[in-house]
Amino acid sequence: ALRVSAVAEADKTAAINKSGTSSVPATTKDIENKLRYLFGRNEVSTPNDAYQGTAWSVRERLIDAFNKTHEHWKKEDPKFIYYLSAEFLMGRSLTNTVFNLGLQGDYATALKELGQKMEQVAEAERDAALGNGGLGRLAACFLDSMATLDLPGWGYGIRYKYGMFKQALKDGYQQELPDIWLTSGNPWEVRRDDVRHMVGFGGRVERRREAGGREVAVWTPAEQVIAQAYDNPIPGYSTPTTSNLRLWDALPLSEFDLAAFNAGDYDRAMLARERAEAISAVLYPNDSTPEGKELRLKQQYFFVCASLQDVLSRFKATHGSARWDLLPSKAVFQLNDTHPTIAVAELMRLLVDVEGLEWDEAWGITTKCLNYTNHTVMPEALEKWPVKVMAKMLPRHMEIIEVINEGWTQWLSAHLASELPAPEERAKRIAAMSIIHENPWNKEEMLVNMAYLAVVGSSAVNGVAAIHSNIVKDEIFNDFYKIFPSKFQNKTNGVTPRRWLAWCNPELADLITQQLGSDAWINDTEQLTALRTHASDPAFQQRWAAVKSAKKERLAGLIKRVWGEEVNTAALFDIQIKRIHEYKRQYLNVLSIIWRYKQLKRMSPQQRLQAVPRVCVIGGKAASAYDMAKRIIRLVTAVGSVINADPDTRDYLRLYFLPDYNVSLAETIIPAAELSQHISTAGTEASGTSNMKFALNGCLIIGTWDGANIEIAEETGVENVFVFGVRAEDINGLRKERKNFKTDPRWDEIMRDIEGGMFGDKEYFKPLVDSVNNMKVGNDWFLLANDFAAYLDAQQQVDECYRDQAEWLRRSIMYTAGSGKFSSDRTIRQYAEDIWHVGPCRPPPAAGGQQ
Ligand code: GL4
Repeated sequence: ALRVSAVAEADKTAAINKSGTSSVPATTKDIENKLRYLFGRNEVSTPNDAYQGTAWSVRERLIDAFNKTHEHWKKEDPKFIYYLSAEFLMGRSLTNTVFNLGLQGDYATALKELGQKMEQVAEAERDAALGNGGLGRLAACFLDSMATLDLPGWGYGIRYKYGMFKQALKDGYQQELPDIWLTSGNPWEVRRDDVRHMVGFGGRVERRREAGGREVAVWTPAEQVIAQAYDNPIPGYSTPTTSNLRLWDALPLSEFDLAAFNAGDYDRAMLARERAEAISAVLYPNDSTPEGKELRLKQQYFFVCASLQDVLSRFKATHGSARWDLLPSKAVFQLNDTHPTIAVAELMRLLVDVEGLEWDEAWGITTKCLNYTNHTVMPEALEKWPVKVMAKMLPRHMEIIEVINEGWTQWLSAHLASELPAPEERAKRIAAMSIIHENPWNKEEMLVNMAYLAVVGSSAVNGVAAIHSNIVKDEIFNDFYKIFPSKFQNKTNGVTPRRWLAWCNPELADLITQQLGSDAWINDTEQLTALRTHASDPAFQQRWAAVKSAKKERLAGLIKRVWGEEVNTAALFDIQIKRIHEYKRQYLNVLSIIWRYKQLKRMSPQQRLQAVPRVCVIGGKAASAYDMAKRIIRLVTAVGSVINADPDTRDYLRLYFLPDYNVSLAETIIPAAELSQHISTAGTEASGTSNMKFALNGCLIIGTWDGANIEIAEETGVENVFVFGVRAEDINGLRKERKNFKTDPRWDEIMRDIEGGMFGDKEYFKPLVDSVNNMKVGNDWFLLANDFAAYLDAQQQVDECYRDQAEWLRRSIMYTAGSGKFSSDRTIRQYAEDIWHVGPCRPPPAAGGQQ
């Protein structure tokens, strides 16, 4: 095995460093010392001890690489990418750091000497869950690829004290618990006491005349907080480059209000502190629907303001304050969805109000520096802030947005003059494209449309899969696309092959390496295509199957720990893990499981012997306020308890909900999966990225013609994918016709079962039944009924294929072989070439180091 062979190597030669001495004893000693002097513990006795000692030891190697990289970048002064994101879903760092730095030999052997196993030690680490789902994890994969490709680039975000909530089940219902992840310290961050910026909110704006007669806006905020930087080094793989994720923590200006304290009013003395700390306290747990809370806007401005000041102050330190025209050749910002869009107004404010540039020059620089990625088509997800809220919290920014919008609508009016000569027609179009517009549900209220601000303020706008980028052009921003066609691009998402294959599935990685004769595929995944020629080779198939079996055993162990039940590891492992959302249709999955159960029930014991046994696993969190999603979780657990307890069928079908789905759980589940479900209503899932992770690990896909499923099918061979369901272009028509749609009799039967209380809790499930049947209540917006029969047919094909293990294994190999395109290295290269115009800048190798 990759790890095992690395350990064996380490035992023999690799641990002898260039000075000729073995580095293992030194590493062992270092782990012990870290534990002794940082934690006051004399003995490495638990995996947690070993984790702490190891992590703090690895940290030093990481920081050496980080410092060298940044020294080099400072000297070279290359153009930098700044990835602005409210979310970075990093997961655990130990394994990734050790492997990316090539230190696995030393540390695995040292830990062995201390009586510990690297894998167990790694599991003592808590996930850094500073994100909700795909969007946040994409940002984390991008950082890995940027560093691996030696691209000078940083991530900028928020150091949430509480990340994504922990999910527990209580009687089958979701319970949310706080994610207290920083209590035992965080070895993967460095607090920068010298990097702090002030961020203001509220107050008023006045005009003053400067000596030269220029009028300037002076913003006096009512409230100020400190943004404190924490750096999180990001090691590239197989390169000395170690880049950075800089996260901001909000601190009060003073520890407490001294006057109130002296007057004995201790509660009031602490108020300002609490208000400040609240800004970086908690991640909003919504995926694909924004939280319209003032605190959310405060978070967005907080990290954008600190990040832009940070970049501009470094720029000034190098280039002075007279050459702002050079800024676009030194810095490019990527807005990860609309969350950091206030950057458009903030960069204008910093350039015009603080640096004294003329408006037009500042606007030219701003639009050259910014780019925007759209990640969702859900209309309700496009962020809009009430003008009133924005004007109160960010009065100067509201003025700036008004001026931007005036310029924009004036320009539009002239631009549209020949196309729309009739003034009413033209006014209508301009109103439809205005950054500030009426709230369609409340004519009294005016809104700032953050997506329109991002489109107008950016050089490039991109979607995240081919179909999604077309929807972006043809529907969401069609009016804008017609005016600026070249602004719109596609950048199909990708995932890092390090975390999502090489490190989470070392057995499969090893097999691939042996077959291809080298591990060069780890940073050149196109080489995986060479596996195609072995897809039908029985000997190779057997070794492939053995790896999958081992991973299934591991997942079975996890199910046993959570549910106390043994599962048949010869059964087909069928997985759906992702945020719970109506558009992702976990509900449809449950309906098909109910149908399978009913069919099994009707069979004779002899007939059942012919059935393909399945273990179905569903996992994912529901946003705390998303009522329907919580009901779906309860339906999964309720159906699971009936099915798993039925002696007639339990050898053939199981359903388990795995609580607290997160990055680490994904690293265990994905390698074990044989079938994964990506069954969103066509046109609703912008891309999906877990589909790529499953495919990379040789897992077959049942899915709709949606998001990146389409491109995966193209690469893998569409005949190898279980594709079903209506197409995106037909959705609008079908929605209109849904009330006349004749539902399948099997559908009607299942609905009667749920309503009749077959799974208990019938009152609680009624809104679920209504949402897909009662046209007055829910009207089946995501068209479950339309896709139901086709889905059951596709499931039938899955069974047939699984009976033919040689065919199943051939397809499994074809998925891995076809995954080359879905490395985030490819995605990042495309961003770098087409949008960022940034090239690699690699530091020299560390003396005596392995790279
Ligand atoms: C998402 C999309 O829902 C998902 O399809 C996509 O893969 C991901 C990354 O581009 O972005 N958008 C939001 S919002 N959350 C996501 O996960």
